[in-house]
Amino acid sequence: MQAARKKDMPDDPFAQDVLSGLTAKDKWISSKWLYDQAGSQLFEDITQTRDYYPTRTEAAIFRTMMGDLADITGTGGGVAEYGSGASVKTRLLIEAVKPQLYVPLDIAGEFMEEAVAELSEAYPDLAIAPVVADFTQPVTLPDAFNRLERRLGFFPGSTIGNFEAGKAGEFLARVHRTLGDGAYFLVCADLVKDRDVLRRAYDDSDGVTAAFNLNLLTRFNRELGADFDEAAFHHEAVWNEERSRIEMHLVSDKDQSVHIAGQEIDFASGEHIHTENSHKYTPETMREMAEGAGWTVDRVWTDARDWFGVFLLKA
Ligand code: SAH
Ligand code: AVI
Repeated sequence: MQAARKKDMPDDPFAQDVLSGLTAKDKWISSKWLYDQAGSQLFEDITQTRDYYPTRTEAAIFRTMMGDLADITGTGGGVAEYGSGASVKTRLLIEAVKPQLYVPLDIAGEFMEEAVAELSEAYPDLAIAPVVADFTQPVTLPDAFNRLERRLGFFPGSTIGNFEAGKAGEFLARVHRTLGDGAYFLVCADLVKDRDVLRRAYDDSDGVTAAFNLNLLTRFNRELGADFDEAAFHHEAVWNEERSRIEMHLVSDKDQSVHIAGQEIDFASGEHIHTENSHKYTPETMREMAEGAGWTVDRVWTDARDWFGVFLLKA
């Protein structure tokens, strides 16, 4: 049975991932597939909503600490940013650390290209070498970056929270090997807080997060020839106390069957597709994970409410 399914699997990693997730007992999809062109833009729209506090809290911390960061790391080296997206907050880092080379890395190539065009216009002397890659896998950074004496990795947005359980530590260990001895890694993480604040941030009153989540079905229809009725599913955000994470789900509003990449998938009314985890850390759980991955924690900056943490790791 298992062998037959494997044989029927298409070659495209996106189709493979989606089919294996939707045929699992508990249906799930990796959150990395949320970021097609529309999804990347919807994420930017989320950051502008009143309820989604992480981006503006993080930016406020950046405004207080980027000078200190430059004093520690020095200027004129290379910056490699994981999951760079629109590279908006990156400007605060670029202006302080004044890199000679910036390497944005993202799975959403077209969206990153637009961000790179805007950055090139704003910083005409900055060399930019974008890398389209999936950072859940090993990635290779350009030689020009690896040759620089000062190498700084940057992982903003609390995207570290989106790794599956246990995978965030593995990622930190991989980045340690990729950036190499003497490098720094600035990792930003959303912190545990009041559950109503968290739930509102992931189910904003403008419905932008719901649109971001439901866009996954639109992407399946467009790219995998699926026939999802987006109006027959709804968005749900749940706080999982035991695992310290907000989960996003798409919930089927009725019994229904959907066709995707040559397979029929049945949904019972109320059945969930688990589409994202957003783990919330404490300074202690982040430190423990970073040290377990071979890093030393050099500095930690937070905001006055301790809602968000910026961790400077040293290899
Ligand atoms: N850094 C920006 C964007 C965060 S949104 C900010 O702080 O606002 C998360 C970003 O990570 C998106 O741009 C998305 O395309 C990218 N991303 C998500 N999963 C990824 C993966 N597995 N590999 C590479 N990029 C990924
Ligand atoms: C990119 N990432 C850190 C966001 C988060 O908060 O987990 C993605 C997101 N999901 C829903 N809203 C925002």
